Amino acid sequence: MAYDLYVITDEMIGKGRSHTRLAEMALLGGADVIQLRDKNMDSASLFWTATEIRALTGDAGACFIMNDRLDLALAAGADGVHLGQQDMPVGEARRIVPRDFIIGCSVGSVEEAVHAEISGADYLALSPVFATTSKDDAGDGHGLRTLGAIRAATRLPLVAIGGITRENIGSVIGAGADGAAVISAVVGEEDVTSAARAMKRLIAEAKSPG
Ligand code: TZP
Ligand code: MG
Repeated sequence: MAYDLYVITDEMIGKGRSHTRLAEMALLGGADVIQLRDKNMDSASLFWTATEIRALTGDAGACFIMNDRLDLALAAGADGVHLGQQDMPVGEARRIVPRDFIIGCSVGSVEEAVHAEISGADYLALSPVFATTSKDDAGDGHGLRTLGAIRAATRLPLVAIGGITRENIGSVIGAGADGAAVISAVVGEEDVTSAARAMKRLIAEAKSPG
């Protein structure tokens, strides 16, 4: 399972394009994972949007992760759910999902990372690695030192979220992240497909320098 380029859809940042359209464009650029994230949409709309993105990601051979909503993730046939520290506890989610269902967890410290791993998370997201304006309550960036410390403390796949750009993505991979989760650097661009392709190339270069 590749987490290299993990694109989070956001209609507030997406220049008038729908979640589904953003996902479609990001997949054409090589996104490995699409996360549907919307804090305002009603549950019915979110469900139908999830079914559309499920179909698109399936066709592309990519992974589909639903943010926050385990119920909708299961109902729409998503590959997994992404849970934050304020969402349903990872261990409780683990008890009620199929064996191969992916649970991702946002963490901000080595302690939270180790706890998430013990609880049954499948991947971790250091959130936020850098400061960002894309999430209201993101807080200060935890930085590359914390990223490296979490890399050393757990064996789970580790992605970084928050403030990742073409300029700093190499440093994020260099510090030990398996992948980069982005909103604005891809869905906030006029040409989402080209932006995704560029990020994907930079990740590949950082993983095999020279
Ligand atoms: N979780 C932590 S930071 C963040 C989320 C969803 C927003 C990331 O957006 P951007 O534009 O890539 O900084
Ligand atoms: Mg959440």
